[in-house]
Amino acid sequence: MNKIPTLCLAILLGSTLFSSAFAQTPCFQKTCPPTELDVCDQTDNDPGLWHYIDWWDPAAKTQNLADAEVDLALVAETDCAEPLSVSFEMLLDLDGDGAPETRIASDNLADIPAAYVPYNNYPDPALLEWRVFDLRPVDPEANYRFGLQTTADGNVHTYRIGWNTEQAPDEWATLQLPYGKHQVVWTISDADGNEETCSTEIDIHDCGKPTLTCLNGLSVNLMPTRMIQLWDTDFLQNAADNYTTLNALTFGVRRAGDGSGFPLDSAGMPNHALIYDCSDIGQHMVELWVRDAAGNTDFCTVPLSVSDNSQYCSSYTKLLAICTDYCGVNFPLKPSFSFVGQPPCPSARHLVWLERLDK
Ligand SMILES: [Ca+2]
Ligand SMILES: [Ca+2]
Ligand SMILES: [Ca+2]
Repeated sequence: MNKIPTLCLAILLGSTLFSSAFAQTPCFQKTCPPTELDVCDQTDNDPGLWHYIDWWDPAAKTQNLADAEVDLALVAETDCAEPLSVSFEMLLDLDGDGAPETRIASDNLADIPAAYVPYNNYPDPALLEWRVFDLRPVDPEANYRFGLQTTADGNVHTYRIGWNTEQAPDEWATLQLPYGKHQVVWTISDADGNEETCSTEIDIHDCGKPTLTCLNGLSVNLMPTRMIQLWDTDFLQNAADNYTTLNALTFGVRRAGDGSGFPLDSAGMPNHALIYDCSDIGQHMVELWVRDAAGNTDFCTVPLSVSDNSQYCSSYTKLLAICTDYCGVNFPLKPSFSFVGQPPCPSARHLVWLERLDK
């Protein structure tokens, strides 16, 4: 039986222990980006970026995906004799379905043409389709392309995902990503095989309030029905948002002082209309509210004057709900009332207006 001499065994064990202890001490010290990066965006949506027929944001109803600057940088202080190896993998959810489908990483950067992203290449790279993200009116050499910017200040090295161009490869623009939840993983290693990673979950969302301008005031007259229904948009002069398009903004109204927050009806839906009747003749204040696709709100108030210039209120009684079994000629009218409208009634139970003959 062959035996390893005791001295050799001690040397072997010692060198193994020494090398593993050595390998566990990297010659660099990294500073990771935050593990959770919340980007609360209030900037206007850039029409030149992430804007093409392929894209669609169902919440904001636009092909112009809203975008915000994101600084994704890893910093490493190094005493290493050999250069550090640094790579990244960025996974983007560009269709907002909760799962990343777009992978941009150190190992595919060289394949990505300027102005394009490799959409739908994750998790199956074979499903790749190229999509335009840079539609700015510039020459092709000035289109943005994804890259890894590396800078050094003494022994402090900074690695940052950004955009540069073919015509100015040393000029870097801050990365702008569409709203959504994305992630980045950095991997950094030294020549001795020490490897460390940093992970960042990114959440980019709209924090910009919509802007809203109400009419200076509104004067209305009651209708022959002795009432008038007013819609939220009746009070609106204009509205806009940094992200949500005008036709995707939600409006609501309430009588001022009749609640707080965005006006909702009893079913929890936006309250779009107000009804004024004979009991409301006079001056009122109305709150008009707007809500963007991210839930940000604002409101303005409008003075409302309700009049009854045709004096419908003085010549009609209250609206009555009556059984129409006797509708028409057989309806037992009190002597002082007569029908307004055309009997016979269209349904078994019918709302009618009664005119007081004695007014
Ligand atoms: Ca955009
Ligand atoms: Ca997705
Ligand atoms: Ca907004």
